Amino acid sequence: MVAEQWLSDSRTVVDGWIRDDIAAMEALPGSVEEVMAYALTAGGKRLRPQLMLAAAEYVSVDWEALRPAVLAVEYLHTYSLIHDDLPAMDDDELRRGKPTAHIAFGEAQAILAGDALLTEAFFKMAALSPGFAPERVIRASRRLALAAGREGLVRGQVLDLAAEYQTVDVQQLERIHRLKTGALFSAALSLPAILAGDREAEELLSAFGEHFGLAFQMVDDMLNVIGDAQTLGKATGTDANRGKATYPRLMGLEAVRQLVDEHCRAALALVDPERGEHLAALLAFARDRSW
Ligand code: GRG
Repeated sequence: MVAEQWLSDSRTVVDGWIRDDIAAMEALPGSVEEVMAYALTAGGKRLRPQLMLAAAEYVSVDWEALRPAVLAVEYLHTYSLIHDDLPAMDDDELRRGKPTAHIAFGEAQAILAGDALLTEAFFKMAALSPGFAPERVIRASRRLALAAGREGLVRGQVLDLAAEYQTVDVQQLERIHRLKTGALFSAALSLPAILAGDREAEELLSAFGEHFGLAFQMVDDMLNVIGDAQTLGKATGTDANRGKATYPRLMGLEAVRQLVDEHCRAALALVDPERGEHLAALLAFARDRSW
């Protein structure tokens, strides 16, 4: 119950920060800000921001001081989803049950909104100074840039697109998801520790994020299979990621469930149970979620 309250409170805080930021943007009809606002408020779970707030508690950083970094990570995440949905990428018409940005506003507007969100993310990171020492802000910005760029999300997306309709083994799939999913979770979790100047916590939170990201992705793949099977009225089905390798396809659902548990155990073993109470709550949420 306490954990549930924390999950609800932290989400409310993040939603409020995003709402305030959108209000300051003047999202007029027809503007790129309108598209940014649409994507930012389309029902995201806010998991990365919540993990950052839990990590902030772990290293005793004030939530409010972390606000620009939290917004930066959620903006970057939102950009990646808008661009991932484009016809040239995954070509999806629905996200979170709503029309994707390019369906609702057109392709050019969606591309530009993604570009603006990515740029805004690093503008926000710069706003962490003077609250934190400039050298820590620079390290944190570099960490986020590495996770986002050619050695992170972008590389993951390149490999993911290249793997479509190809034979992929579990090792290759894990590499894709370490980059596409794990890199941003890991960076998000390490930012509070970098800003606190706590190298030990930075390492363990970063590793926690990698395990979290992989477990999260596996659950996502399983939910796709189960959702698809329900939609089709079958006990098992092909999953929604047509043309793509997924964990259930390569290993079967039971083996994936076991792997999720292993990653969760490995993540929990890294953190001090008292300080990491809310990290554990988020891990349990990600493992047991149904959406
Ligand atoms: C376009 C450079 C570029 C990268 C795109 C992140 C990504 C790479 C693609 C998104 C598609 C996808 C399935 C990524 C794997 C990570 C993942 C499951 C993202 C969805 O994260 P959630 O569930 O999103 O936290 P919400 O909707 O809750 O915000």
